[in-house]
Amino acid sequence: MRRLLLIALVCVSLAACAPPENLAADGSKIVVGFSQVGAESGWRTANTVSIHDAALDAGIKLRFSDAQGKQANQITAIRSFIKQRVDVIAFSPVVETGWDEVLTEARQAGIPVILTDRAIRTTSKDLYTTFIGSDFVKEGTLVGEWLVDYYASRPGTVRVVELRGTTGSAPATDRAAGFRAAIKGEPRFQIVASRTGDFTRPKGEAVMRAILKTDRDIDVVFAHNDDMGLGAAKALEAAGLQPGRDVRIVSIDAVRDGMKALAEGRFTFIAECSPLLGPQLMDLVNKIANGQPVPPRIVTQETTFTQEQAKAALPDRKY
Ligand code: GZL
Repeated sequence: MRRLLLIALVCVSLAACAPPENLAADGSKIVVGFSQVGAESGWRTANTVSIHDAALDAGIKLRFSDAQGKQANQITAIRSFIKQRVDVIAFSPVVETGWDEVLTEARQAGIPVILTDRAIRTTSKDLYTTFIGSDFVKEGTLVGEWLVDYYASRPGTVRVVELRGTTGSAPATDRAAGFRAAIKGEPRFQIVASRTGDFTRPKGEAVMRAILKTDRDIDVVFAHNDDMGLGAAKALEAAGLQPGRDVRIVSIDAVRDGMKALAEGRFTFIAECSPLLGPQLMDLVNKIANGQPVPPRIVTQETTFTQEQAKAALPDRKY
């Protein structure tokens, strides 16, 4: 009898340790198919970890695909999720256009779609249930506004090099637009070069090295993400220019390496773009799988950092 009681107690305690089961309406385990852009940056890596951890915590089965930066691979993955009859499809679209056909197939299969991180451009209605991600225009505007304020007491022309993200992606398009809106009324600000570094550190460095070959009269590097900013810092240092003293680097993301560069003074300002979308995404997956209503747009809450703020925030950063 004592043995049976002990076994029963162990079973109960094990059940108590299992993650809370988010089950579909028919009582089955929820299955979500997720197509990720790739692993191009520190932001993307942190985003992937957040999604995996949140699925585990929520007891939701995650089928995960890394597209290695190729839209064709994302389309293939979405078609595979449709074939597998997953409960929900979620993905971060590497670029804004070219999704109508495959998302129409998902709709016709009755599988709801969540956009995470990045948006799409489409004239079709009802291709996705909701979009959770940052306001990229605002991020670009915050960087531009900070620079205008920073140079208000510093006379002369401000020559800006812009390192853009992946061509055709929502963050690259919108951050560029937001930045230009912020400096529009400031003729002192001149964007002397604007080239894509595809959100990666090596390409950010290569593009900056090429620019420095013909133009060293640069005041600011506006990098659409920390990784390209870090690549640019390396190129500047190789050219004998000191980031933070000779050239100011301003960026977006606030991943750990970017925040360290800011705390050290190699960066001058960062607008945050949180990759920690996992928990909110799994909550949306659970609600949608159970036929509950969700808002059509969820904007992630973010802030900005100066050097002093980065020093204070670094110890507690999750990514
Ligand atoms: C933004 C995200 C961008 C990051 C980059 O939400 O899509 O892609 O800013 C990442 O670091 O590569």
